[in-house]
Amino acid sequence: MIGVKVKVINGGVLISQDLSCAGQVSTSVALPILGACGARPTVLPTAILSTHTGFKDNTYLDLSNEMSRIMSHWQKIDLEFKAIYLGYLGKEALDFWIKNIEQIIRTNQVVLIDPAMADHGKMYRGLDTDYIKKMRQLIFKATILTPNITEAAFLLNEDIPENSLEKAQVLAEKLVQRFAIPNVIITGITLSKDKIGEVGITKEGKWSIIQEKMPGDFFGTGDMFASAFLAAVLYGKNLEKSCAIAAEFVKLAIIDMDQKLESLFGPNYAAGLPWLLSELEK
Ligand code: PXL
Repeated sequence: MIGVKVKVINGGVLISQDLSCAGQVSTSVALPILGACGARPTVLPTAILSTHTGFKDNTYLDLSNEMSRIMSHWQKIDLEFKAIYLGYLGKEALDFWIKNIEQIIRTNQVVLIDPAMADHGKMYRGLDTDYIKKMRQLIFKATILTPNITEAAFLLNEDIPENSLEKAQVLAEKLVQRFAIPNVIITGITLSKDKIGEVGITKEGKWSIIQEKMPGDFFGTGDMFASAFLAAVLYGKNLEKSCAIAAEFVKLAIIDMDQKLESLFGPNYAAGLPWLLSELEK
């Protein structure tokens, strides 16, 4: 990228999520975004799907057995990471991570868990209440948790509140307390037809961000947000600033997408990358 200097972030980041072959979610967006930002990603794919579950009749190949073999090899070569980023996992891989996360985490590591499992009041197809229960066990290990409002309410076993910054703050506070997570950010809160926001309870304090909302709802925006957010955190931006950068990045990706494509295919993250890289260097 001419004119933009990209530093390499020492230590690298482990991305562990599904690989949905078509549809621009999870690994398909986390890897290019974090890679472009110099985060030296290593991937541990949890499952291969023909598409994300927003399409009908997707195939699904669980990779949790292979994940164990891959991790055993990594242990032999002393591979370590500055950050771990877990997103959509799938049922078996959620069990894998509950069993193995302790082995891989180190002090001072960023453990970003985006508990991708639900949106708009509903679980993603194929996931059930058992998945929520197990996710509650995993999130104890997060240093940063980035649920949307549906996921936050499901994790707390509460009814989904109306979309407001105040209600989201209450959920964030409860997540911090119940699960002893130092930083909780509730993402993608649609406040009106043209406003969207985030709230955070983080080491910087309590804060909220409101931004212009582009029309439409798109698969993959949560994953693009979390990936850009993590890149900014690894660049040393504080969590509130990282959140503002990620929100703007997703907006640019939506503005530039071919509106003729269905929402199922996700925004054009490539369009936001030059801006993201220059913003990280500021
Ligand atoms: O984070 C979105 C996502 C990721 N992976 C799979 C999904 C979805 C959303 O539906 O189905 C497999």
